[in-house]
Amino acid sequence: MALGKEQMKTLYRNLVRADHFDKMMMNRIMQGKLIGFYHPGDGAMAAGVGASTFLGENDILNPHHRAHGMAYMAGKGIDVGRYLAEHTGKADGCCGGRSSFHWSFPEQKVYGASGFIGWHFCPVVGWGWASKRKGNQVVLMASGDGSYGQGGAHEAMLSAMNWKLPIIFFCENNGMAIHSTADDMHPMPDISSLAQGYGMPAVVIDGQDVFAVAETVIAARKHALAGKGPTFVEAKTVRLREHDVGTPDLARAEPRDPEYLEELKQRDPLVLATKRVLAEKVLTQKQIDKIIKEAEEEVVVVEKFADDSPIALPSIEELQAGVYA
Ligand SMILES: Cc1ncc(C[n+]2csc(CCOP(=O)(O)OP(=O)(O)O)c2C)c(N)n1
Ligand SMILES: [Mg+2]
Repeated sequence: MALGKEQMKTLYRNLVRADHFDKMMMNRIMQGKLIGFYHPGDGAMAAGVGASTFLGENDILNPHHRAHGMAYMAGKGIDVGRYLAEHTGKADGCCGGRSSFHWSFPEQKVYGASGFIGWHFCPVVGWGWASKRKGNQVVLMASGDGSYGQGGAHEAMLSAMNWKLPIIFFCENNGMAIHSTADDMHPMPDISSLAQGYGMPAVVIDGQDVFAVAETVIAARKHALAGKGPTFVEAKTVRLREHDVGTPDLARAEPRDPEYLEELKQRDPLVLATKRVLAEKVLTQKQIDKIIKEAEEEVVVVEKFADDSPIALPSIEELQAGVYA
């Protein structure tokens, strides 16, 4: 199903916003204004924006950790001020400023990240069951190529397929997991071939093309809502920088080839999307300039909100309220 012009405009705007948020996070970690780490997402924001922009209000979203889920936040309409306050250790953060990048927005059914890669493969089956029973929602569970070596991934795919659960397994395959390459960790070039082993519909798409990602996820969502079960969507994307700021950028213990990284930069999602919206007369250059200006202004507002918020100083009782075991 081809996207309408309004949908393309929304996607373009969200991609610009996500790109600005990622740059804001990079600046802030360099200025010592973030607690914890930052896993940069530049050149790789289209997958999350495309996957999340047309999710329904009831849908459950589990974003990928790259750019700390920023691409998905921009798409899902999350309060980025509260998100940044969380990363800044402030009381107005979405989890009271205690989590850094292991945050969540439970009210919006956005279940964020944990320190364990692949942690979501067991909960996703429960989220899938809950969604099936309610009948009006799906689950979008995003993760990277690096998580599909986990045993739980296979239990989740098998259960989801057997029970026809409304889950979209959305894999951002950037070919890397810290210093390990996907080639070394997976015998097949496409991670989605694992899902085919369970008879699950599996699609490989260009993760640099925000429009292609959105079209595919819209179709997978429709499939899930019709009771037809899960879909595996593999978005091929890139990692332009080190895994997280400060970690050496190595592949198999060798520095990554700068020429190869230059090559990857040629397919920047924003450049591709800009060409297309201009060529198809979805937006004029003047409208694009306005979108960029609004994104710049939004960053100023978001940063001010986080900076003005008081430092999180939870009491012992408040801290214990979040401990389950
Ligand atoms: C169970 C577990 N093993 C290892 C790690 C260390 N670790 C953190 S991120 C990461 C790589 C993740 O790669 P991928 O899922 O492909 O996402 P990407 O960072 O490439 O976007 C690893 C191995 C971890 N956090 N949890
Ligand atoms: Mg990866």
